[in-house]
Parts: sequence; C-alpha cells; structure tokens
Amino acid sequence: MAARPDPHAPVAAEREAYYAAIRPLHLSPLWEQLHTLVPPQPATPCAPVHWRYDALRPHLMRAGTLITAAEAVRRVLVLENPALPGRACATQSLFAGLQMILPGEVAPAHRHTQSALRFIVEGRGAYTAVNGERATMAPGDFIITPSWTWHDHGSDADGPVVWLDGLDIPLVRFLDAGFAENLGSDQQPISRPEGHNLARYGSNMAPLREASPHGATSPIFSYPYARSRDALARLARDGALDAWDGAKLQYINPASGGAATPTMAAFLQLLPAGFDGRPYRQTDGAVFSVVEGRGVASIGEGTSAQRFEFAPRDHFVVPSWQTLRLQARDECVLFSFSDRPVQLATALWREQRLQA
Ligand code: GTQ
Repeated sequence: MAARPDPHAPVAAEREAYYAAIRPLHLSPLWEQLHTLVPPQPATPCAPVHWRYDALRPHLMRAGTLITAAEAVRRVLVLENPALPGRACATQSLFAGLQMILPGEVAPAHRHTQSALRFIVEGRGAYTAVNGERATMAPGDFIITPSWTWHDHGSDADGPVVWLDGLDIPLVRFLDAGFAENLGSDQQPISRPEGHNLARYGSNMAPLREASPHGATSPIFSYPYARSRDALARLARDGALDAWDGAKLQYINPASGGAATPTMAAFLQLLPAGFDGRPYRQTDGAVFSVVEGRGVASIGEGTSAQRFEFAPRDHFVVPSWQTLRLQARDECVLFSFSDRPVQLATALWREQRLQA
C-alpha cells in the first residue's frame, strides 16, 4: 500500500529550510522552544541521588593514599549529579563534595568569590581558619567561609576528618562572577583566639559601633552541633513538631535574621522516631546530610517516586519542585542546604505543602 502524502510535509520542509537559512545569522525561532523555555512548572534535569557513606568512604580514604591535601589543594570527591554529568554539581546551582584531611596535612590558603559552607561528617580535631580565626571541627558542626575571605584547612586530629562542602560554584559560574587567588603561603596568620566570632555574635548579642564584618554573610562562622542539637531536642520534647518538617531550624545570620550566606541557606531538623512526614515540594532543590538515625526519603510522585533508605553520614539530593516525604525509623537529625536566599531575593521561591 502506498503511503499517503503527509499534508504537512511541504510546510515542515519549508520551515526547516527557513531555520537553516537564519542559523548562520545566529537567529533561532522562539516558537520551536517556547514551551521548554517557559514551562508550566519547574522541569529540572537534576535527578534525585543517594550517596551511601558505606559505599563511598573506602574511595575517599583511598584518595588519601593517592594525593596529599597540599597537592590536591582541596582533596574532595565531588557529589556529582548523574543527570548533570561533567558539571561538578549536585543541583543546577549547588556544588557539594566530601573533603578529607589527614593528620598533619594542610589545605593551603586561598580565597574566592564563591561562598562555602561546611558540615562536619566524620572525625574531630581538624580545623579551618577564616579571617584570622580557627574553628576546630567536630561532627555536626556547621562552618561558613564567607565570599572573598582567606581560608585554609589543617588537622591536628589523630585520624581522617571528613566534611561536606557546599558551595555556590555553579551559580557563580552561571553569572560569570567568579574570582579566586592564592595567599602564597600555606596558612594565614592567626590573629584572634578560637571562638571569638561566637562570643561577639553568637549569644543574641552583637558588638556596638561596628558593622557586621562580612556584609550579607553571617559574622558567625562556626555553629557548634551541641547547641543546634540541643535546641532541636528541646523543641521535640516540647511537642513543637511540624507535620512536614518535624522540628526544623534555619542557621541564621544574626545581623539580618536571614540565611547564613547570601546564596545558600542551611537547616537542621529532628524527626522523632516513627515520624511519618507529610509530602511537600519547594522550588529550591536541596542537598541533605544525615547526621543521626535511619529513615526513608521518598522523592517524586506516586509509583515513580524513588525511595532512599538513609543511614548516618549518607547524602542525598532533592531536586527542585519534586515531592519529598521524610519518614524516620529512629530519631533522625538531618542537615540540608539550598539556594533559597537567591530565590527569595528574586521573589521566585515557592512551596506547596501537601496533605498526604
Ligand atoms: O575548601 O576552599 O569542595 O575552594 C571546592 C572548592 C572546597 C575550599 C571545595 C573549594 C573548597
């Protein structure tokens, strides 16, 4: 049987010829891509991903035998989203990586316009120095490196220390606004005793006659786990639980009340044992680090949802506008960070809290 001629074929052929004619002039027809440029709702290419610490840890330790921190500058395994290959990002806007430092090593001083946050995953006794002051690391501590501040990392620990690095590298790359430089010596001079920043800004008090030293970034650069954990424990004990989040607090910049950095917000939450959270979605995709407990993160809709059974020190990504439901087997504590301050500043942030 002869194929019937397609009545649209001549038009399609003529349009293709037209597209070919305008391409050398660096022109393209909007009408062929309008639906993807302006989608009815976020349609991220980013995928949900789960990195089990048990599977990853031996490789991180092996990196310690292959390269020194000094040679690597930063010995980091990038948590790379498999749906965004080769782009060194966890989500379209966020970099995440696990950095490891061995006793006696130094990761040399540099500074960059990218903001960084650290969340300590394993080990204690390494330190990061920021702006002339050291912060010694312990599991669960949240540490900030403000944009354009000198920072170096070192270790007086007796074993490996591992932390999650969160940086706005992809966002800054997208904006083409990245600058970086090396100090030229391994370690910056230390000019203040440890804990000085916390004494000045960490007790709901602030120095007089002085602007916050890092502009839009929090003047506190180390938020010890014991304090944050205790606040969550109290909220849970008092029954102040949210049906979606459990007990969730944001690390704030005390000078503004807003997020700890201008580009990244960070959160710590406690889910009581047996917590069966309601589903929600938010336009800011997030990277999670599991501190305590086992549970399940279900990401996506209905039967296509992915179920991540998480354990301490695991990491996972929740992409923008994908539904997340958190369930806790034991009492769980989860750290997370996202690009929410950027979305709030640009009036883009949205969330939907679903009933079931
Ligand atoms: O510690 O300065 O994971 O500059 C990536 C880039 C860590 C850091 C990273 C960095 C750093």
